[in-house]
Amino acid sequence: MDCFIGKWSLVSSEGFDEYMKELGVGMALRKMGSMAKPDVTISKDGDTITIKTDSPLKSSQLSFKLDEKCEENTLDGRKVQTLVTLNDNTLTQRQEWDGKESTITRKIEDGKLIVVCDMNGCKCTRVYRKA
Ligand code: DKA
Repeated sequence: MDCFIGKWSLVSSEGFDEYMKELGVGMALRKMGSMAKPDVTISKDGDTITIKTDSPLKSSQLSFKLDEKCEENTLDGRKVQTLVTLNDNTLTQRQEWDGKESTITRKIEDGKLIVVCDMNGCKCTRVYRKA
C-alpha cells in the first residue's frame, strides 16, 4: 500500500471521454473533465486511506478502510456505494449505484500510478507521475 502514498500529477489519459459518456456524464462536464489535469494525493492515517483529487474545476475526497463499504460522492455528482480492496498491489475501487457499477483500479508500474476506469467494458487508462 505504501507505494501509492504521495501526490501524483496526470500525464496522459486515453478513452476518458468515452468512459465518462458510459457513466452518463453530460457534454459540458465531459469537456471540462477531458481538459483537466488533476493532482491526486493518496494518504494513510492508521487504517484510513484517503484519495483526494484536485483540479481547478472540481475537487473530491474519498476516505475509506479496505474491505469496508462506504458512501462516495463522485466528481460527476453520483452518490455511490464504494468498496476498495487491495490484492497483488492493485487497489480496486468498486462503485455501485442505481443497479449500475464501475470499477477503478490503481497500480504502480515503473514508478507511475496507472489508473484504469471501467464501465460496462468501456475502459480508460490514465497515467500519473509523482509530483
Ligand atoms: C482518475 O482518478 C479517475 C477519475 C474518474 C472520475 C470519473 C468522473 C469524472 C467526471 C468529471 O483519474
